Amino acid sequence: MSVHCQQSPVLAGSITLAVLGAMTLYFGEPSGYGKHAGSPTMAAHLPAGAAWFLQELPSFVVPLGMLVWQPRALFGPPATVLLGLFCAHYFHRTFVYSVLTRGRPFPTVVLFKGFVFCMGNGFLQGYYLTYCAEYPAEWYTDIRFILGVFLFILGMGINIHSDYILRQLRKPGEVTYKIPQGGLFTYVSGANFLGEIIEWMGYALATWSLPALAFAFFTLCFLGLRAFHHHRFYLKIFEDYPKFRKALIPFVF
Ligand code: NDX
Repeated sequence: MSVHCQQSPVLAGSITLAVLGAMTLYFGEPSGYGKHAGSPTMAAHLPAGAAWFLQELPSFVVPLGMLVWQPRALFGPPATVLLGLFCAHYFHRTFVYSVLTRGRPFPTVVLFKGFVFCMGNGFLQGYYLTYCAEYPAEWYTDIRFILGVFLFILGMGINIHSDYILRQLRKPGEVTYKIPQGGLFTYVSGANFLGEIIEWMGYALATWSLPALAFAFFTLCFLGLRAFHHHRFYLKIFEDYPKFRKALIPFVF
């Protein structure tokens, strides 16, 4: 059975993502997990690894299912390669990050919301690239594709390296907070978030699509605010926190 592109769900999904990003900034509240979770006794929690696995799984499975269900020529059309990059990110987040994490138990309410979010976003990005996107054969040599993929890989590298630095701050079973040192943490409190933001901006450039732009905007709002809250947390907790360090953008903010 062939499915034809419907523009209205693509538009509605992209607008919803952008509105959620704007709402996140407008309300300005930290999302209630990790440093900003309430007391663990107040609500149901799952171990961090299980929670991240369950929450992120739809972002991997849904677009992958679309690729398999309606395969384009593998490594042929740029849309397949671009959706492959999306799946690669979420393969890592679902099957690698979740196994390695040393995070605190995760509230099930936040997990449920995250699961719904990942399902919706996975569907939106997958649907657009599988059924709607049309790229010319020369897209691989277009500056938007080349620069976008470069930023995507750079951002993913920064994100993975920074999450590694955070993980090394704890022994297995520990849940205390320490001052992160090294890598981009020398300059910003949210180094892992900066990497992820660069990654999705690169993806938006490489795909040149509204859904990817909306997701990059959401990520900027959500993780930008989270970086700000983390920075404030560090300044409050650690008297010796490096004064030179900014929240998200080196030397600026
Ligand atoms: N998950 C993206 N909003 C989110 C789940 C929650 O992947 O309804 C967005 C994602 C979702 C959210 C998701 C979307 C919006 C939702 C929200 C719930 C409510 C909200 C749905 C889907 C909502 C409205 C109303 C607008 C609709 O103990 P711990 O956990 O703090 O330990 C941490 C540790 N660590 C330290 N250890 C020692 N010393 C220190 N100083 C430490 N500092 C941190 O390191 C963790 O184990 C680990 C990383 O912690 P942290 O806080 O730096 O990162 P975290 O936020 O946990 O993200 C982990 C990775 C990271 O690479 C980040 O870039 C990526 O996931 N991420 C996270 C969130 C969203 C996202 C990417 C994206 O938008 N692209």
